Amino acid sequence: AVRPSARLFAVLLLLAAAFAAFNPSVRAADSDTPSRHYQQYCASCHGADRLGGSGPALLPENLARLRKEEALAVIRDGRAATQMAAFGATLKADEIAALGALIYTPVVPAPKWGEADIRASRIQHVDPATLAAKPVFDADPMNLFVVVEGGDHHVSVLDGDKFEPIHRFASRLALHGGPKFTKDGRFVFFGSRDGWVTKYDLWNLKVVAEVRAGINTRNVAVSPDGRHVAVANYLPHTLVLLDGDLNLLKSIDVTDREGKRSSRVSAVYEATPRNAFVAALKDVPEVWEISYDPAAEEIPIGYVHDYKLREGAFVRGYLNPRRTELAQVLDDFFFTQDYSTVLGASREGVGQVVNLDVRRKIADLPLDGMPHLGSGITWEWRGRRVMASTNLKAAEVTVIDLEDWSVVKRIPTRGPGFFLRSHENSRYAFVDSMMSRDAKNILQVIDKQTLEIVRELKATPGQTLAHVEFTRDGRYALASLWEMDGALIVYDAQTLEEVKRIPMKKPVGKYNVWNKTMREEGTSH
Ligand code: DHE
Repeated sequence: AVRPSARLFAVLLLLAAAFAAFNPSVRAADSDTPSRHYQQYCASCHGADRLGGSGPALLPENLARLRKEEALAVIRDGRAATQMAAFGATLKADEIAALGALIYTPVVPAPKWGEADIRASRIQHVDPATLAAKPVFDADPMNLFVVVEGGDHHVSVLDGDKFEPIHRFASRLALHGGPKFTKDGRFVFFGSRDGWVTKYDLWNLKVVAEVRAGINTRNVAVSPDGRHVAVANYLPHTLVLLDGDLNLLKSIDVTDREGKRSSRVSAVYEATPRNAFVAALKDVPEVWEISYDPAAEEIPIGYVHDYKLREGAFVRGYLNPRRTELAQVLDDFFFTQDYSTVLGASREGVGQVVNLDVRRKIADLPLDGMPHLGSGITWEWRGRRVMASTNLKAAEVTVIDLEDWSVVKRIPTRGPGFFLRSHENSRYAFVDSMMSRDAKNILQVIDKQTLEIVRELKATPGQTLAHVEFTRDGRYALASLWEMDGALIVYDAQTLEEVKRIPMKKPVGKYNVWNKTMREEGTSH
């Protein structure tokens, strides 16, 4: 005898088959095996629309940093220390290859992430009224380090005097760019490559709120009072402005003046003396300045971003971009300490100096390769202020005179490097060669006065040693042993001897509250 539940199941199966037979859309999906596999195995974590969920977004833009072979290996073998399962036993090699091809294929039409999506994504994790108004720990709150551990997507909070972690929490996937602090050092904002912005209370050691501001994001910037947050997006082409509680204020569609060409946003930074955010566009040669001062002066119509505004002579200055049009795109850039001037470079190495007051290029920069101006630092050298940066393609640190924009010296290094770091109390600057093939494990120490390499600090060959940040007093320099079973290595910044190792999971960047909030000239801003 057949049990009633089995009978019901058989009827449902027949109905489903009949529905599929008469419904062309279902038939089409059935013949599309990769899409079916995607929905069956991937969608629950990566989203039915590939925009991400508990797993990252699987769109070509978001996967740009992952080689296809690596992606196939991840589908086959899974990813250690994450929830990514292995499908090697479930899917055949050609099915995995087809799935790989699918996720590197653009979604057409391009996915949208509009104001309603941003608003709907916001999560309030704790009621701000329940948060204590002073630190819940004994360590110096201005000498904490926030350490981004990329290995298992966590953030550690480190006591910068004792070099001991005081807290560790799960972050969004693939945080990128420096976290940004409020001036009092209480709140820090993180941006993830998938567009999530997280507001964290360092005094209470709690995530306060989160919002998804884009699908593929570059970085975030925060006003010192924490009331305004800006988010630079590649996908969609938007610059998103939030209030300090991560409520949406405005999402600006980024285009040229005529509204004909839209653009990704390379990066956005906060310029305190100007009460403004400054953003550079990747596909249109323009720099935008967006005041977050509600009393900002009005903007003459010629500068405003909105080409539809033909009538009237001025628009409100607050939260409306003011353009500086250039001949060349700026991809990566650096500000002088007073934020009047931007030193920028395109990915092709074309360098230019742009003055934000006169709103035009004022000089060329004699750079080649792929300068990484975002990691630039400044110091005084023979009575002049110089700026130095690494180069992602050339094995050198380039030192530039900030008065006449000439190259003072090209310091040869072991290989192309990513990060350069110092402190005003230290005579040394530390540079990595992490873009090289065989010198990733070597940090080189530059004497800021002689402009010579004076020491090399080495990890085991094959490992990566990079990204230094000093303690608030400049006495110690902390470097990342950028491995899954990695560590922060603490060096005495005078003797250059190792004093401690703190185990961490692939520590990417570390950020000292004092150095960041004081805009220490030896570190990134
Ligand atoms: Fe970054 C900062 C751009 C690849 C780790 N990176 C930045 C900033 C920019 C930038 C514009 C400054 C934003 C800020 O701090 O608010 N990065 C780019 C690229 O264009 C590039 C070359 C290609 C890309 O895929 O985006 C790139 N970056 C990388 C990496 O591959 C790194 C090494 C590893 C990773 O996790 O992505 C990496 N970038 C970082 C880090 C910072 C950063 C750790 C913050 C540095 C700091 O000390 O402030």
